[in-house]
Amino acid sequence: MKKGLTRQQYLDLYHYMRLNRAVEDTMVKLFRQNKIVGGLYSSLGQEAISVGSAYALEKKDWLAPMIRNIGALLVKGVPPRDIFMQHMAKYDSPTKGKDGTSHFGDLDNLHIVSPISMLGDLIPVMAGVAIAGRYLGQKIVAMTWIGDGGSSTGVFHEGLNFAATQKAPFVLILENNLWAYSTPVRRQVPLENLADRAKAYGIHRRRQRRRGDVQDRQGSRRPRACR
Ligand SMILES: Cc1ncc(C[n+]2csc(CCOP(=O)(O)OP(=O)(O)O)c2C)c(N)n1
Ligand SMILES: [Mg+2]
Repeated sequence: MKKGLTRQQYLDLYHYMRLNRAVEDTMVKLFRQNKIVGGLYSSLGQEAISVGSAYALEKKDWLAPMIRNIGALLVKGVPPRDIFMQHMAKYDSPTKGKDGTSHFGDLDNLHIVSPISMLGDLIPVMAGVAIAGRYLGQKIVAMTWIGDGGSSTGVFHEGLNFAATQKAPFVLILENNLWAYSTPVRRQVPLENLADRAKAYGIHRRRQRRRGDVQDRQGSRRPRACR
């Protein structure tokens, strides 16, 4: 892979981040109009993480979005209409109204595994997808995301240990937005740098944090009613 991005790639990234922001802003409006079924997990302010990481994938690669990864869905090619319909649990949604939120996928075309609510469970699932791809000689990678809070679940550690032991072509993005609901990260993880969790499993890790990117719930643009 070439180092650095072309002008077109920068433009693409900007396009998806703007699209992500526009979809999120609309979703907030729908939520306030009581049209969203269930909760809304907004990723306002975290768009670059979803968009940038998903953009690094190839078409054949697989991803499973977590609660704040609408940007990754957009990059993979999910139309905003599907995202709105799904959150409103409409008959015409990807799950035909049988589920809401981001609980939908596309195994046949876009290679998206549907997320479920249990935080961390996608880690062993996507490690399995990565290993299956290798077994089938497909040269794919599988990617998913987890929050700072989700990184304290048991399955996070089981999954990561499994992926590392198997040397799975699997990428995990840990989004530390400093809060898990109302619990600040400093009260649930005894680490300054959450990327150090990977060290315990001998996994190559990379820390990406710019001071002030996400301050706290007050500082972020996330509306109070949304989670
Ligand atoms: C195993 C599990 N425990 C609790 C929940 C309820 N829950 C949903 S989102 C959330 C907060 C997660 O915080 P974090 O992982 O930091 O992600 P963020 O919301 O900050 O993006 C919790 C506790 C869940 N879905 N799964
Ligand atoms: Mg968090």
